[in-house]
Amino acid sequence: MRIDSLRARPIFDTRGRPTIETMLGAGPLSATASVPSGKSTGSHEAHELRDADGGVHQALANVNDEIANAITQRDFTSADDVDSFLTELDGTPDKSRLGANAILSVSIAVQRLFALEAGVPLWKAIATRAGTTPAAPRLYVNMMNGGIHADFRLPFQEYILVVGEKTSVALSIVQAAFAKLGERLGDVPMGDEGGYAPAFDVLEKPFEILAEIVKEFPNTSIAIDAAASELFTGGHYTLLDKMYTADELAVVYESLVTRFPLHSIEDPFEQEAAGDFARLTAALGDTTLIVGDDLTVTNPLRIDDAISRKEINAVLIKPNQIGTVREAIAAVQKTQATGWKAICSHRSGETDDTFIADFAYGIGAHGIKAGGLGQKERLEKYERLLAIEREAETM
Ligand code: 2PG
Ligand code: MG
Repeated sequence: MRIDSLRARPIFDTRGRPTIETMLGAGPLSATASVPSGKSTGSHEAHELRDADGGVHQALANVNDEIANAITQRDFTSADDVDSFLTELDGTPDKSRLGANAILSVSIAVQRLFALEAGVPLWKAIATRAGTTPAAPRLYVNMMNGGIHADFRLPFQEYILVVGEKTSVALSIVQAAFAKLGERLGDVPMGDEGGYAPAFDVLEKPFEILAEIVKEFPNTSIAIDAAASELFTGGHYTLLDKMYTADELAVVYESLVTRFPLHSIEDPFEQEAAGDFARLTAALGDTTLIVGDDLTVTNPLRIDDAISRKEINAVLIKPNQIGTVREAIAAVQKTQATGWKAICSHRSGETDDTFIADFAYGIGAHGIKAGGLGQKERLEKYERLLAIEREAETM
């Protein structure tokens, strides 16, 4: 394939911060992609290039000048070929020269171009590329926001309803459950990811409320993203003004798992506490998913480490943590090959790009975390999954 045009422009994410949208052309084909941005970012993520004032001028210039010049000079045989070329062109281990945001915007648009060239839906092209079996992921829907996504009105960052049904059925359950929760909570603000942001001073309260909802709907359970790196300062964790050591926090999780239908716990400890992850996985891993996000940052090398030390049993997959689709697929392959679950995820600052819906379906992810129903950018991922369900039925 010869990519003959490439143009990036600034757009805004859900927080009103600038991010990148890139349009590519190859003969009669064209494709667009935009990239999201996190807030509770892991310190080992690939580097999102921002100007001193938070803008993306340099990242845009890198796409429009250096990447455009280099890429339009040659033919590529596959999307992997382009991604390897981009990684080499950048030349740093964390994509800090050109920017992981700049590179990923091109990488996703390239994946779309190759799907168009093959005449197959995006999820199918991803499945072929990854060697995976496509399947509908469980929906991990954000019901309540806390942590850094909601001014710490609740200690944990995300309180999630997990629905294990086909997408069309799951979405009607989610819609009813979300409305019910809204009635129950009354007039509360919304958090960054389109879920409610109530404030409670009892740690168990959000779990009690979600457990009531779970009782009413089939095939539902609860998940949390503790995002514990954000709770960790001065050598201890602070939740609702109370300090916990890692061992004390593990006791909290063990009691929550005993009392509530808690299906998965993401980032239960801060990102350097691999030993604490491993101990919790040994204690709870038979019944509960212990998910690495800041711990593993979609990085195949960090996932190798986690595998060798049995730190977790599930991995959150966010393409923008690593910067190319090729490496995100490698992260999935390592995760699945070891028998662990892959859960695909949006970022807290999202755009209307629905790539992760196709990605989650294409790799047959265990779940997809795409936010609450209170923001259009989140709903678009679920709507894309619905469209995929219809598409797959006719194939
Ligand atoms: C997370 C994400 C997405 P952020 O921690 O899993 O929910 O948040 O994008 O702010 O890192
Ligand atoms: Mg997380």
